[in-house]
Amino acid sequence: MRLHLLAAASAALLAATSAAAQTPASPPTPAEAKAFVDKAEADLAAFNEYAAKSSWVRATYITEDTQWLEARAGAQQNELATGFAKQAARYDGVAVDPVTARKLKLLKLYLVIPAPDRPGAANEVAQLASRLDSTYSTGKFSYKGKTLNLNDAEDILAHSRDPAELKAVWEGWHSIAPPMKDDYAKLTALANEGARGLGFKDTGALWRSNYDMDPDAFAAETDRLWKQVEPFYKNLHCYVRARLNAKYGDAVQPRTGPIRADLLGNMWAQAWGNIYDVVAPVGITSSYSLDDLLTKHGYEPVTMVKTGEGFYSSLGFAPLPKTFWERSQITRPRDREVVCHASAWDVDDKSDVRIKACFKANAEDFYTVHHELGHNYYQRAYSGQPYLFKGSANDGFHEAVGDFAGLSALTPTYLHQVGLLDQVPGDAEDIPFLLKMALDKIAFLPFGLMIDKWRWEVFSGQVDPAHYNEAWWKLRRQYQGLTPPGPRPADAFDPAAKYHIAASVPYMRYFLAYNYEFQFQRAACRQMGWKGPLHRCSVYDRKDVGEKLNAMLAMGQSKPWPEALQAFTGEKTTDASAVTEYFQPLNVWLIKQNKGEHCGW
Ligand code: X8Z
Ligand code: ZN
Repeated sequence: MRLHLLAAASAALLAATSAAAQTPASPPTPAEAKAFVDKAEADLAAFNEYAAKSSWVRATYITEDTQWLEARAGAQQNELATGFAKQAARYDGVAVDPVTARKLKLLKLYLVIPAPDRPGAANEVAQLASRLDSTYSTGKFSYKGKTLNLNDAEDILAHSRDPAELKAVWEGWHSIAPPMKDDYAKLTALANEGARGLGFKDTGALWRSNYDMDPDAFAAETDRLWKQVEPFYKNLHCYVRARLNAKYGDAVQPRTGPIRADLLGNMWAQAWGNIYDVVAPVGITSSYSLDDLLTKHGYEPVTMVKTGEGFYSSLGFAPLPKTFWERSQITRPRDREVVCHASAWDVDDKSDVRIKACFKANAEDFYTVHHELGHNYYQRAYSGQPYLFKGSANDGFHEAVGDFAGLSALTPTYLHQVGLLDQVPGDAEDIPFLLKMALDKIAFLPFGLMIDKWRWEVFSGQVDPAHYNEAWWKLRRQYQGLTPPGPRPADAFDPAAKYHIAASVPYMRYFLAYNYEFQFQRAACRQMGWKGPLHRCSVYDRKDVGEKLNAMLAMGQSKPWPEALQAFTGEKTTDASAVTEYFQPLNVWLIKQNKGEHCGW
């Protein structure tokens, strides 16, 4: 951690020294540094509301005009923030107080895609970014004479068990991506130029600098965490592959080698819970399906959001404001193009929290409701912090809060408490339950890791645009053990068929979150004095847990993340042992099922 700070500081100091040689001036004082930070903070805060409202309007009503408006606001915001980031370097080496020091550091890391500091560049960056997100979000293709959007395609991937149909729909959705390749390559080059202007090696290095440690040490941390869970993933992969082979036969899914990516129930094969019916344990039945319970009880998307709010209220969080219900987009509007990918917003950085999604009443979205609301409750908890500290301890924390709530909200005990499930099943159903959870949580881990491994390679120049797709599948195969359903066309740009690539949202946050959420679960359940298995523990109605969670959330990003983690869990490092502990009985069971299989790929 220190190494990085010193390196950045000395590079900036050299720049300051040579500038001083031209115009002799006394070094800035700590008071000047503080005054600068106060002004930067006030200006950025004021601008953010304008930029957020422009983005909200574009995301909930995609037209040429709203893209124009968003790009204009985005460009101004990028210019403003780049200017402050550059000026912040003037205060390197000044003996400022710790709060000012942290804010100076955060100013340099403020932008995800920094624009180069030259006329027109910020405009170009903002236009490319807005267009890429819009192209993805309005993506459509034809299948059997019908025009399908992503929601339609996802439904087919989740429910169809016809391999020819799965392949066609998978390929259809991926056909929306090639037109994004030029824009993506241009945006990458501009972002790198901007990042270098701020003293980073490339944009990947800027992204990896957000974790209160040296960027290379952070990369090593992600590998360390993966090594902790990789054997378990391989066991799950092996079991699922055998069951797919049994269902579809050797011609569709061979018994050895990688798994065909379109057979796993999800467009990106990032969560496999939708094919539970295909891989369900033989001879142990699960007495309920959450999809069916939601239908049976007449749940609508808004009912699910109300239920989600109820969960957080039970922990002691204040109910959502009236404006949340008036301004959120909970379902896909019928008559206009929108960004359906779910997100949570705090439009005024005070109380105007909202979600934007295209929810349907199903188990997957029931979970996502809890995920999104976690963001909103985090935003509210840190709303008392100064603007630059209004953020999560690191971006993985923001993703982990709602996921932690989701772990409880999916327990049969909780589903019974809210009246969805009549009878709580006994231990006999632990394996089906854990398998369902692992299909989503364990299957996700290598995906969560490889997305930014790919982007880090792209940003560093190790992979050029001619090799984007090849590098993508190399990582998909290496980490996830997947293969596309057929040869890919020469112009394929499969990475951009995933929202976060098209929209430039960093992804390592989810890999981290899928570790943190289990650390949160383990700590909270211990705090409650829970003696049973971790996966049966629900924190519903536990105000004591809520209070402790809130204390961490309220810190925002005022302190290095290990301090926030410690406040809630007592631990200071990211640790995947909570993941393996939660799933331990399933791992033992998988090893038994896999006897005689040639696992790996
Ligand atoms: O993007 C999301 C959330 C919004 S932050 C819905 N997630 C990742 C994804 O969908 O790829 C949650 C899980 C991973
Ligand atoms: Zn999220």
